[in-house]
Amino acid sequence: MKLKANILVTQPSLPDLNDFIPYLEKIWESKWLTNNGQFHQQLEKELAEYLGVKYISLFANGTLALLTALQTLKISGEVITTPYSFVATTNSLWWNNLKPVFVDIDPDYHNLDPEKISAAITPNTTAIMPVHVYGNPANVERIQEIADIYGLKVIYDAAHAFGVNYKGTSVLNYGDLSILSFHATKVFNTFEGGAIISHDEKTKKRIDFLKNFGFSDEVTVTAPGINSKMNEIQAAFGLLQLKDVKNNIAKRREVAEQYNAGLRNIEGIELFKLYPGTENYNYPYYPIFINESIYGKTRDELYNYLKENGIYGRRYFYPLISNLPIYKGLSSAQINNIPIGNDTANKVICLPIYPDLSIKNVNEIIKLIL
Ligand code: T4K
Repeated sequence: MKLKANILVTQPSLPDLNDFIPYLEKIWESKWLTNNGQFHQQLEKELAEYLGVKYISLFANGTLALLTALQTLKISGEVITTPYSFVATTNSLWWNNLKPVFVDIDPDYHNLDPEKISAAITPNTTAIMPVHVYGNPANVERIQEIADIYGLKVIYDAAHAFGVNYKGTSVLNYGDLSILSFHATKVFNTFEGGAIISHDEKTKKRIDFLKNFGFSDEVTVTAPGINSKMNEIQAAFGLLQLKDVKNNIAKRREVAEQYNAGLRNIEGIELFKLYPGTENYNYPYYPIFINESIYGKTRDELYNYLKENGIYGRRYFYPLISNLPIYKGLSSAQINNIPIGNDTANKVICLPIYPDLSIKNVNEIIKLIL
């Protein structure tokens, strides 16, 4: 059975084009295209309210938000991070001339294992950069305890964690800073986009200087900043997207629940588990983990079989960042230092999930996997 149309791992949700025209008209009228325009200011305000955070600074994309977050806190030396992520996490360290130190993940929730952090700390360690992978909160309490003991900063790569809460508050309220991605493939998108969440006005100001070349006023440059500003078209689109985001997450949830029901009892397929204490989960990905000796097919056999049938899942996050030629020479990248990360990366397939994916299609995907 080949499905009629190819189904990709994701598809952005777009509002009605007619609803976007009035925003564009306003931009054309004002001739204000970027640099903290009216829509930019409004989106910062509305997002802070929606997410339940104090300060948010918008960015052109999530990677520039990561780079700038590291500059904001003047991180130096070595940074402890997870290899089980999108490559932008580690690349942001490299671009800041920082040495990534990989620590393994936990087998149940796929995030940095806090119990393995202390052993990786050296006198050069200044920060920890965990990821809330697939929107699942990292062990924020334990990570903060360790950071406090050793005097380290914590910057969360929360690219997947839009709107996710942990024990009654936004997961973005943990750590010193968190970054978000609003890329086309994300739960909330502004075509490309991102943000840094900060907790005090002073830090928000520094972030805003840094993303605008370091300017604090017309003639004062306070730091060697960069240009990572979000423009007015992106911000206007974000305002429109925000109106639909709850509805879109509810539709993602229906897709995930359908997969859960259909795949629950298949031997050799492990389903994604939410970290205890997670609230308002956002269903950004639908990872499954294949145990080939029990399932009877390897992960790649299933991945290719789905592809032959028009289902384009993705192996997020394979290859593991620490196995990429650019990073594999680091001592922390050695496979025996990261057994769980390697095992997870070799087992994972993310199945298609997006708001407009029909339940009929989900059922057809399930049938192919059975
Ligand atoms: N940290 C983490 C943990 C991240 O996951 C990411 C990004 C970042 C940081 C960096 O944030 P940004 O700088 O990107 O804001 C995609 C995304 O490009 C990337 O944003 C995302 N993570 C990563 C997990 O996935 P690719 O290389 O898989 O993208 P691509 O072009 O293959 O697209 C995936 C699927 O999405 C395609 O099969 C089709 C669909 N698609 C894609 C685009 C761009 C569409 O339907 N429409 C589109 O416009 O990286």
